[in-house]
Amino acid sequence: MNRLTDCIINKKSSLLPVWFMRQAGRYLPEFREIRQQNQDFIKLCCDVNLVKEITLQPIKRFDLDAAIIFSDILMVPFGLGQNVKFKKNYGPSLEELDLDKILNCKEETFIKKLKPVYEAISSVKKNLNNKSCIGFVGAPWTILVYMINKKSPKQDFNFENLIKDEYIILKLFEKIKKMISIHIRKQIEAGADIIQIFDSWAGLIPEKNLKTYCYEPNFFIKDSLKKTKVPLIFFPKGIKKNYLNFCDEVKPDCINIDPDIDPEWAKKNFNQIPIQGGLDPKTLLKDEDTVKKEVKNYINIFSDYPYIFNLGHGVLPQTKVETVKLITEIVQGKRK
Ligand code: 1CP
Repeated sequence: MNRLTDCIINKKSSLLPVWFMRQAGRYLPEFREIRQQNQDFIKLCCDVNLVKEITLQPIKRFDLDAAIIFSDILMVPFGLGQNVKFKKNYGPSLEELDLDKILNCKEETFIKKLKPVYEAISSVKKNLNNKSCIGFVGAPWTILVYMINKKSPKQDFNFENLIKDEYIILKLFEKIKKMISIHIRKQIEAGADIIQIFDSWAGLIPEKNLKTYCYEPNFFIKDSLKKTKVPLIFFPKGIKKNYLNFCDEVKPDCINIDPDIDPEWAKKNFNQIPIQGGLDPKTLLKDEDTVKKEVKNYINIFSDYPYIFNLGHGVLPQTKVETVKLITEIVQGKRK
């Protein structure tokens, strides 16, 4: 059993595994070089050899406990037949939603389109020895937001406006839930040891709607996979004190906290559910002493609790490679 799984399943507090969200990404010069030569992001995510190479880039530099497959949560809309482009200085741009086409998308068609993701996982696995291979998906709400909004909801987002057409929401949400579950199952079959479920936009849901759009769909995902032994790490970003309700309702194998969550509060209240992450990615842009102090703060708080070291969101592109190395070594006790 690899260290990450051991920490989650056996709730071990002595292991302190470490990996980083967006550990393969734009802060790495070797990633930027490949990205420069591959302008079409979705096409890049479907290139098995390049995905394998990018996934392993951070593993070659740092002694991390896991590789996360280089892919994107928007592969699910792509697999369902809604095309996705990534524009410079704009982010994702999805084509107009063709509801009939999406609802009629067959399981086989979806799996066939996403086959390179599964092949890349199998290929990465062969190069990992005892490290974990992490697969991932976006949670149903977060995928629903992108499919209807067609771009990042970072600006001008209106909840009521997004859910106004009840028929669309009902039908589309069901389809998305089912396909996300299939996408996870296929990643597990391909060899993923752990799955992370990113509900990156859960913070946009009004409190009274969290049950419908966050707790229930995340629970559906967990429940649909109860036969597998693969641990699921949930990340309902931005829901503040409702993290507690999330833990009660979903009962996740492991939960990723964001920088708004007080780690002491989480440890006290999450009832021994293994916790991952928390450190603000902006901390990594500060001086070495501050980085060390903040990292040690998380380590100390969780010294007697099952904890996976990670951040409260992805590594920022401006981050120095040396800082990621420094943190990894501090966590592993190789540096003071
Ligand atoms: O070079 C580039 O412009 C591409 C930037 C990039 C990268 C490196 C995108 C576009 N996706 C990725 C890879 C990616 N996406 C990974 C790789 C594995 C790793 O962690 O190393 C993962 C896990 C994701 C997941 C993802 N994609 C999320 C969930 C995590 C999060 O950031 O909250 C989300 C919301 C996306 C959508 C997405 N894809 C890319 C961008 C720029 C965005 C966010 C856009 C927005 O702000 O709405």
